Amino acid sequence: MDPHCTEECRRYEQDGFSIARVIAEHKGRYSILLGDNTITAEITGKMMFAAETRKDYPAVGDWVAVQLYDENSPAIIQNVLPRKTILSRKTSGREVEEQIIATNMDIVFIVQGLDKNYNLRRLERFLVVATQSGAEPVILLSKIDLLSNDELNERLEEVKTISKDATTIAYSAKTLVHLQEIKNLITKDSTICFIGSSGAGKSTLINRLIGREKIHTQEVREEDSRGKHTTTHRELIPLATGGCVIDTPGLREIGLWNVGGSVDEAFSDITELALQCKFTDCTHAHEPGCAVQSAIEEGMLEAGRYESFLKLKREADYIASKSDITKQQERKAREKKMGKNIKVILKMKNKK
Ligand SMILES: Nc1nc2c(ncn2[C@@H]2O[C@H](COP(=O)(O)OP(=O)(O)OP(=O)(O)O)[C@@H](O)[C@H]2O)c(=O)[nH]1
Ligand SMILES: [Mg+2]
Ligand SMILES: [Zn+2]
Repeated sequence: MDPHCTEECRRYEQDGFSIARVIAEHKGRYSILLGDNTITAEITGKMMFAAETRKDYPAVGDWVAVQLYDENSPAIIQNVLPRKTILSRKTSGREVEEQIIATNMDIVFIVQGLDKNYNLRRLERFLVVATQSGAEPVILLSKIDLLSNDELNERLEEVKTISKDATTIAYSAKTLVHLQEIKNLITKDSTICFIGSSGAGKSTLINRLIGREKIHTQEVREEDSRGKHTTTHRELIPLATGGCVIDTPGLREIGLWNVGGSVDEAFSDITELALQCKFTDCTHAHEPGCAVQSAIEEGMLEAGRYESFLKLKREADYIASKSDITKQQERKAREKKMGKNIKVILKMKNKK
């Protein structure tokens, strides 16, 4: 049981509910884990009616209070318990909407292949998203068996320039080198979510942790190391050694969702430099005495990293402004709906 929710859990249990964990979702139906049993569950009509956004629905990793019925009926999810951490992204496509990837994880493993999948700029982006979740980000570089020692050291040096405080482990799921270090991070009660692009090796690593080929994996395309989007749904899997892992489908690019200060946090090298600029409102574009520009000129800061920082900042600002507008629109729609309901009630009263 997650210690985070004990008090609230106890209250629910006193009222006759059971506490379970959401391990998968299939078109509005949920698989939940209760002790060692996996059961099917649905949400109450009330919960569905009250839900305003996707965030109000149960997500993989959630602890939920459920009402159990007989064996042939689905359990009914009464409520989602408060989430300790939330890993979110903007849904792909035009609409500005949040999609929860997973909740209540302690660590986010960002998996990236050291084949042609390797991309420092994408790693920076994943790092921002993982930082925002509230869980600890860890960078896992897979497929070191494909590299020479020199190549590996070069990559590790590069990753060091962007990893900040995040632990980085380079490993091979083929030769099993450095796998133990990864296992050591998964403590008994912890939940770990795996993210990364398709073909990075997320499911392969989870199979190694489980000790058998439970999840289907597939070769990557040779010319660009792209995966074939083998994993198609999120799933929480408890490990026999304790702890849980959450496998997710590969994402080519992960859209930022209301990341607040996480861009600045993930790019603290740049925000710290900016403090030394001559002008406090320096845009780091053309001003004299700009510490950011001189760091780039002196080779202390990579221009690509600075561009990446600007791009992510712009994206974060855009999402923040758009989601404010969306919230306003939702509030208006809600007020309209409530207004209608009140009118109906008044009509009914007048008829009496
Ligand atoms: N050489 C080598 N191949 C690896 C390693 N890890 C994974 N692979 C291979 O990479 C390919 C893709 O691995 P998957 O585990 O399916 O990748 P995934 O990240 O789960 O991909 P999606 O499910 O599509 O998101 C498979 O052919 C694996 O055998 C590794 O450490 N070394
Ligand atoms: Mg997979
Ligand atoms: Zn400046």
